[in-house]
Amino acid sequence: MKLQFTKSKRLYKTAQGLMPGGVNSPVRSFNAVNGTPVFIAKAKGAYTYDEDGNKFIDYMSSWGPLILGHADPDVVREIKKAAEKGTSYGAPCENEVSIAKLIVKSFPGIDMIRMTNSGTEATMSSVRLARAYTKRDYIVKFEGCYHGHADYLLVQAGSGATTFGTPSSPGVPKSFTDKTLLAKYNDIDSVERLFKKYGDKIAAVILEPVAANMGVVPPQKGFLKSLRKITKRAGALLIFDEVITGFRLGMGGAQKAYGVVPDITCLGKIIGGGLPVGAFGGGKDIMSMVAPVGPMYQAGTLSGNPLAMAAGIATLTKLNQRGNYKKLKELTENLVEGLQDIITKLEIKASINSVESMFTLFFTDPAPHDYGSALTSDTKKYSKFFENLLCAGIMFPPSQFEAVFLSLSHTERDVNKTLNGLYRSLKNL
Ligand code: KE4
Repeated sequence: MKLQFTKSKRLYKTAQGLMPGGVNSPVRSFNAVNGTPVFIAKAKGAYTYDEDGNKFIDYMSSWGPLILGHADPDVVREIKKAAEKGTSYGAPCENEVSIAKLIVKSFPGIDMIRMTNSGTEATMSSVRLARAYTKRDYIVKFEGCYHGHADYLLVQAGSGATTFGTPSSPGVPKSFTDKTLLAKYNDIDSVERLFKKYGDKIAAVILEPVAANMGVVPPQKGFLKSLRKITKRAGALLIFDEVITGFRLGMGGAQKAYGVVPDITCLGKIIGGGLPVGAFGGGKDIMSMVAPVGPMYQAGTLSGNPLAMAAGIATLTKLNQRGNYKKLKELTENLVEGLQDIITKLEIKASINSVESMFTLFFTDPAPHDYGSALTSDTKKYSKFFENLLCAGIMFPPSQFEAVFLSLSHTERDVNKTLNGLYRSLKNL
């Protein structure tokens, strides 16, 4: 059944004359799936409704934050209450203390936290902090891991891992990425080689403890533990970018799930309940480097904004109710198992990586274990699949290299409808 996107198309045409690509963030442009972006008019629970009145079962979840579902009544109530008391004070408020308590209580690696306005600010500040604390300049990141768009992190090796990152965006001078070393995810030898050559110059290793920006790629057994050992031995810091995994994999994120405690943790998305937020935190000794206590400068006009904090507190409080993570995991397992049956039955060259309530269907087989293997996915097939699914009223992420997210608003009925849509979409590839 062909859906109508007349109003979205018209809005998109106007938007393209006003914003680059008609969007405020590239992935929303649907360029990766050769489509026209759908303009959303409203969202409620597991559903989004576009400007043409089409309804979708939403698995984008705004790229991760909406783990309760859209317009959760408790979250909306707390945002309204906060807004009636003013939107920003430029002074500390109790909401910042409350969310800091919740985060510190949940994460083994966080004794102190600094709020920011985005995940990019969080990771950018965490690298500056690691460099300030260790007085070293080099950092190690992994091919295929995305940490936001700070210059020295916007580095993606071309084909094959090179030890020096090549800027993946014009406007980033070579000198800005000369100290960014690249390793391969799940390849501990590629990290060892860098430490052998640069050991005492490396300030930190930063990674997504479960990669989700090359599609979902979990850490292989022992990988995180080895990174912890290598960095400790070399006097370098270990930074977990838990912007996606924080509160997604459980109340203590990946560091609790995998039992590996980093020196610095970056958070975002879920802790803002859909409002602009980020955060970085660590032990008291490291965090005492941060201004105004320490010399490392970091700031933000709207950091710790009372509305974003209210949304975050409401989200984390509700999320922490007994049985919620078990429910999310079981619902996801039902969807993933059903999808696996479909790709087996239809003999489609595809595979799934799934962790807790997020997964990716890759059009490649076997399931990717790093960026190189993720890149073998057939992105043309993904585009066709995405479009078929959209016309079936189901919204997956408009890119092969992103994650599908479930929320507490999704029901078994939604999952069954989704499996029917998946079967038809894959059959008609
Ligand atoms: P933001 O600056 O977009 O709030 O966060 C950057 C970031 C940092 N770390 C990780 C692990 C992230 O996934 C992100 C942002 N994620 C992307 C999609 N996977 C956001 C979507 C977008 O760019 O519009």
